[in-house]
Amino acid sequence: MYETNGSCIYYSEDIKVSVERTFVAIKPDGVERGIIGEVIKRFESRGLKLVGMKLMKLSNEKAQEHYGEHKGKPFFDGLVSFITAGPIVAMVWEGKGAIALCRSTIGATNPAQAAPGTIRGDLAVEIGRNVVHGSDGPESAKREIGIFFSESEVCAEWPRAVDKWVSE
Ligand code: D4T
Repeated sequence: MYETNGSCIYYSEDIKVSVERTFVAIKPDGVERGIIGEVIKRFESRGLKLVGMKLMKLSNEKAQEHYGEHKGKPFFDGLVSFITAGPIVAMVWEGKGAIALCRSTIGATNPAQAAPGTIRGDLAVEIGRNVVHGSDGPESAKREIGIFFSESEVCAEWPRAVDKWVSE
């Protein structure tokens, strides 16, 4: 069950499990460059669980909705045409503290300032081609997952045997 604070709660073997979900997208530059697997590997290796994924071409309307907070900024039009220029990989990742974990795995918005070891710090050079998006908080995670996925498209209540070795 998805709670309003952005966390997901379910029961596994009678134990209450509380995890966060976040929206992550590989942008058209990442898809075109053939680094989808490399990007996904970073989140998988971190211990996060992939619970939703689709390759899709974003419509202009959806792009405007997704980046609505940036409407009116000088880079908005370029951002919308970039994000709609080719397919993206839309994903939902789940785990304890998943929002912050994904953001730190992704790195700073401007790849020139992103730390080595992060996706942007290792795989990108500039802000308008920064390979990946990740929700910046519980509200945006909930909003963005809702833009890209229907409830039935996200795997719910799916405990993995390995989860107890990833989180306490
Ligand atoms: P996203 O949303 O893509 O994960 O990026 P961030 O959360 O790290 O950064 P953001 O929302 O501030 O920016 C959204 C998106 O706009 C592009 N951008 C941003 C740009 O092209 N020029 C700019 O000056 C800024 C600030 C990059 C990411």
